[in-house]
Amino acid sequence: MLTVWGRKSSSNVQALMWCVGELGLAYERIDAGFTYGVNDTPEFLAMNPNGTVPVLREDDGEPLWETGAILRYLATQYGDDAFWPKDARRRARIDMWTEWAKINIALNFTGPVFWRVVRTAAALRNEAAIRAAIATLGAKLDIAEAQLGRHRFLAGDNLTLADIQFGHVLYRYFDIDIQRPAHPRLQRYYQNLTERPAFQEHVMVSYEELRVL
Ligand SMILES: N[C@@H](CCC(=O)N[C@@H](CS)C(=O)NCC(=O)O)C(=O)O
Repeated sequence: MLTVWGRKSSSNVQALMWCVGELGLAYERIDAGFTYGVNDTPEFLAMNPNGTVPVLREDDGEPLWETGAILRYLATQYGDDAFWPKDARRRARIDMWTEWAKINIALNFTGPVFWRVVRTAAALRNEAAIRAAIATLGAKLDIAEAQLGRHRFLAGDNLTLADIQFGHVLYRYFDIDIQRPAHPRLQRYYQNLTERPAFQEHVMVSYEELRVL
């Protein structure tokens, strides 16, 4: 049994929970972070000295933090060979896109775009910085657009860990009030993700509690 600490509105928790859902694993989730607190308690800091969510603990195992590491653990322990291949070379190709998505998409979206649009008061919003950040992100999404012309999913023709690191960002990307460059294949890929029950449950989650007016 997995225990996950982290609020539903955290993008990293969403990636983790989507993966848990796709793998069909039993879990308990404890709200933590932001207004829910918990992550500043001595007990939590003993599990994760960074005070960040998510944290995962399995039965009596040691706690794990860093979303990318947790995702790789779950994929290795529970994923099938299509989701996370045992063969090192095939796995590395998927890991390449997984890492790429975290660094180029999640990190270029969450702080530079999402925080500036949703977590910044309207009066303080820097429209020029937002436009520049969308352009930087858009150039990376061009790479995904090309890749999605070759494959149904980011790293091939089935869902892999790369899609978890990539796709969890797209709900917010397509939902927030911004001008987006045209990426028709990306749009179609995202529409397909929205039909997945685990994506609906864990990623298509309201972010209104984060909004600064
Ligand atoms: N590198 C860490 C970053 C974790 C992180 O920054 N989590 C955010 C939520 S997405 C957090 O804990 N924020 C503080 C809070 O929610 O109180 C990871 O990938 O897990």
